[in-house]
Amino acid sequence: MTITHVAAVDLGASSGRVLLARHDSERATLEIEEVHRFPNGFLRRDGHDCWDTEDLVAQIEQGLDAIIARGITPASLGVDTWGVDYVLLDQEGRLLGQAVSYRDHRTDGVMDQVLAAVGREELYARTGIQFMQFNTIFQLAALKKENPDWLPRVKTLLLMPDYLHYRLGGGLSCEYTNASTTQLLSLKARDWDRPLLRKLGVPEQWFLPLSQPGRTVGEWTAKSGERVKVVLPATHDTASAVVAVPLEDEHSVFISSGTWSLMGLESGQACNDPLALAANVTNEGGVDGSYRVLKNIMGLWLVQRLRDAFPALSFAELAAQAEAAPPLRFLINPNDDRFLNPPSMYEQIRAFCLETGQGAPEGPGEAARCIFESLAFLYRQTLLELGAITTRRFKRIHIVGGGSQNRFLNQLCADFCALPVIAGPVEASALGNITAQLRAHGALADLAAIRSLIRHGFASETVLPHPDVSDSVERHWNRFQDLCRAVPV
Ligand code: ADP
Ligand code: LRH
Repeated sequence: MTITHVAAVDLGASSGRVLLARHDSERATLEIEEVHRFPNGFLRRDGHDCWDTEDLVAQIEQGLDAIIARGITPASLGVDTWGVDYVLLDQEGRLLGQAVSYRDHRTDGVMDQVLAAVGREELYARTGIQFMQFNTIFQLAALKKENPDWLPRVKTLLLMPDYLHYRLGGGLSCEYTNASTTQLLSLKARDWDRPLLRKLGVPEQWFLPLSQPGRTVGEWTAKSGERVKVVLPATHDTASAVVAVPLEDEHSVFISSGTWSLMGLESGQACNDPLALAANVTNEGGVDGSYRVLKNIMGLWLVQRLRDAFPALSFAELAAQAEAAPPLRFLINPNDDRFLNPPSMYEQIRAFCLETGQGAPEGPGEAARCIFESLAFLYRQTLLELGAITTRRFKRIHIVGGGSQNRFLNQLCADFCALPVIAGPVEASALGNITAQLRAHGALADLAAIRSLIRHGFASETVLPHPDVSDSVERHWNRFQDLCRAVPV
């Protein structure tokens, strides 16, 4: 019997979790257990929305120490987090400034200034990354404006998971899949685009050589003295999630559903032609030379923030109230920047509906229904765009992540896209993280072995489109598209 234990730390923008995995290579089974879960969010510091890095490190170590306290020393651990965010280290390896969140308003308006200097077409041709105002490239431009005096003091830029690995005792490293979200990599060379860095006036020496998943970058020491190797997973949570989607073939689309809905496909080829640019499709770096051709859709962030107005309601209760509300009365464009970080999500949704002549949703059920139906329409729109760009024909949609527990949204997605939805696994990012480590230990051979293990070992639920809703969906589809035309999605 060959048993391998590994620990995965998966940090999303809304929560973090530490999982313990037990792989039995003889029985070809993988069991996972959530050992510690903690909320994540930002704090206001020096006038910015920032991540609480000290708390994140403390929570991670609490989870890892709990594993050790059970008498299990995992063969390795690895951290994945949301993309684009970074910290700066000074010459002594100390944090310079804060880990400012990508939702902070410091990047408002900055993208246009950068594009005036670099050119939209050129930047897209070089990087293949979609334009989102919070990409690292724009965060760095905002930083240069606000803190020009820091520039000579910076030694290294570390992306969030690389920083957490460093704090856990790993050395300095920069993992490729997450680096691709910065919009500073050459799409073709899969390395830092140094001419671009020079053009932007960002010092090249801040950026470490890229590492692929599977590399050992150091060792973490538990309170009780046990040592655990730090092994890189695909450190971008979406990259890890996609590793764990049991994709069958090129007719499968995924939605990694959490704070964001990342909807796309896996491809050996990047799509950065003018059609892809017009649709603002991204080409993030995946494992084994693949690309994640996808779009960021505002996702369940909208519901997370709606809950601020209705804190007594759980996500499941909000979904139930939405289901009971009248259908297709209120629609928004979820990707409108006004929803990125408003003071009140409920009021922002109501304002959008009022301004577009729809009246305003009243109460949690109507507002949540508005969110879910609008998301499902955006899934449909994205599906059409992905089909046009790749000429693929899609037969099914896999939904993974915490949001795959929302059966109402799964059904809306199936109905509005007129395709079967396969929901699960819920902990896709953690599973991708775990299996990348197991692969590094030789316990799993390749991506096909990983997906086969997940397909057979983790439950999924298939949701079929209702045949009788298509007429009403078609009637409101034009209305949704009109709403989105004002702000491209
Ligand atoms: P992230 O990793 O981005 O923090 P998760 O993958 O943990 O996000 O997903 C969080 C989302 O999952 C929540 O915003 C919520 O909408 C959804 N969710 C979690 N639990 C449930 C549930 N029981 N029913 C419906 N939705 C849920
Ligand atoms: C999802 C995610 C997404 C990024 C966003 C910042 O957690 O990593 O892929 O674009 O966060």
